[in-house]
Amino acid sequence: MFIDEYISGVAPANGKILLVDDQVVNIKILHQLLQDDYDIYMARDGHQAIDMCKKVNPDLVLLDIEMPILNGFDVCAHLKSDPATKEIAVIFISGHFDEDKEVKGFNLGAVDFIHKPINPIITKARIRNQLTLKSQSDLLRSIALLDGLTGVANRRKFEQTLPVSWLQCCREQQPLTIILLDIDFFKLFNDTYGHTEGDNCLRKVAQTIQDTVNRPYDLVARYGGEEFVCVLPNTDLTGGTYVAQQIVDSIIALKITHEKSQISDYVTLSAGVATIVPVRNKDDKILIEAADKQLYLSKERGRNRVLG
Ligand code: GH3
Ligand code: MG
Ligand code: MG
Ligand code: MG
Ligand code: MG
Repeated sequence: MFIDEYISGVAPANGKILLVDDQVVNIKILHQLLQDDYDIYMARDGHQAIDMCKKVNPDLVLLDIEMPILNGFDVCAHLKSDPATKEIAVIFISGHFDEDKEVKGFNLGAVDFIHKPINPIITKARIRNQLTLKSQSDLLRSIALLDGLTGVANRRKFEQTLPVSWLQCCREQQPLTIILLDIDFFKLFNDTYGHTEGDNCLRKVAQTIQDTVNRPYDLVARYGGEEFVCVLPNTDLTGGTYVAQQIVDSIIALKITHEKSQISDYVTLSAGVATIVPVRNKDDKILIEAADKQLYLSKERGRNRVLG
């Protein structure tokens, strides 16, 4: 997917709002006010609110403060401490005119504070502004993690994802596989056809890798110049080697002419695969190093191949 498509893909038409209040009447008022413009979700207590946030990933939460068991401050603190929910915008809605409480809300990461009884027109305007800001920051965040040339994830995204996948596989005691891929004789390709053709080739290769790797938790990223990496959670060495071989086969099948390649008439890839059932206190670098070693061997043994 290229960046322009990506941008149009993430720009939300409206937005998802979660209403949290222990009083049904308060939820009803907000629902009435917002239902025509937004997708509305509702929760009656703090635990339900946190569950809903994880499940529906709303853009904005309108959060009551006084609630039994888990109050609004606790909910906000919880959302902000979890990487999966910390980008959700929080607006407190409260009957309090207490300065300290309002400051506490902002310190916990809320973006606004609205007092009950609400003024419908002003409330609507403030919500619309916050949703605009949220969609702009979502967009910037997603662009910051994409490679500008190829449209796949960039190195930064890879470095964010690997530790998360590591921990997840660690918890589930599942194998984690990575594939390192490197275009063969790419310097000669650039020397023969020029950098612009080189860039076009990189785009096609990246798109082909992305098309081949398609489970929801898999990641394809540009690792360096003409090198790509795939992160495949819950995948053993047999599965990872199979995916790598599919990638290598589909690249040569593109038939991108490479007359100076010493092994083929077309552009080819070499791959190194490594698998581990992660342990908590080990560094994920060992997995990259192991895959790199296999990549080196597949270059040495003739390129256009997979070693794992
Ligand atoms: P090997 O088969 O051993 O991998 O040979 P190679 O020529 O591919 O390896 P090497 O690492 O020597 O060369 C990589 C080349 O990739 C060098 C550089 O010109 C090219 N390259 C790196 N990034 C880009 C890019 O963004 N665009 C283009 N066009 N070329 C790039
Ligand atoms: Mg309340
Ligand atoms: Mg290289
Ligand atoms: Mg090289
Ligand atoms: Mg290369």
